[in-house]
Amino acid sequence: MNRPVSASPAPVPRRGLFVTAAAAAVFTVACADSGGSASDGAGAATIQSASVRFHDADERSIGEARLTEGPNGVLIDLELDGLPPGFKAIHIHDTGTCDDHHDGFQASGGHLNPDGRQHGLMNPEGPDAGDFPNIYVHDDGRVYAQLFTPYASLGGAGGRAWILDESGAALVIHENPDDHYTQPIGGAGARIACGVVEAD
Ligand SMILES: [Cu+2]
Repeated sequence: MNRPVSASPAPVPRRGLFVTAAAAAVFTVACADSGGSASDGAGAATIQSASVRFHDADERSIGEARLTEGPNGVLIDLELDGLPPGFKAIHIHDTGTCDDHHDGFQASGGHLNPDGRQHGLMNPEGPDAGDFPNIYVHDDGRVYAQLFTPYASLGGAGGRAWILDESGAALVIHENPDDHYTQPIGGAGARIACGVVEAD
C-alpha cells in the first residue's frame, strides 16, 4: 500500500476514483443477481443486518442486540444491563411486537418455527428455528454474549426460517433458563424482556 514518496500526487485520486467506480459496478450486478433468485424470501434476502432494542416489563430500556446475516446463519451480538442474575432463555419469537409490556409480551407470539419442529436444541424432534443456548446475567445485571443460529436468516436465504417476514420477529428473554427439551418452551417461564428485530 505504501506509495513512493516521489510519486506525483495527481494520479492518486484518479486511480482511487476508477477503482471505486469499478467496485460499484460489480456490486450493482451482484445485487441484481441476488434479487432474481426465486429461492430467497421475496427479495428481502438482501437484508444484511438488523438491530434490536430491549425493554423489560416496566418499559425500561435494558440494552440491545445486533444481528448480522452470514453465509450459514445469523450472528447476534448482545449487550444487556438491568436483568436479574442467572441463566436465562432467549428465543426468536414469531411476531415483531413488544408493546404489551404489562401483559407479559404475549403479543410476540410463539417461537419462529415455520417447519413445525418441537422446541429444544437437545430434543430429537427439534429444534425450532427460534432456539438458542441460554445467556448468563451476571450479579451486576449485565450480559455480553454472542449467539449464532444456523436455522434462520434475516431475509429467508438458503431456505432457512425467515426472520423479517410479514409478521416480523422479536427477541424475547425469559425469567428461567431453557432446559432445551420440554414443550413448549423448555420451562423458561415468564417473558421478562422483549425487543423488535428491525432491519438496518
Ligand atoms: Cu421464548
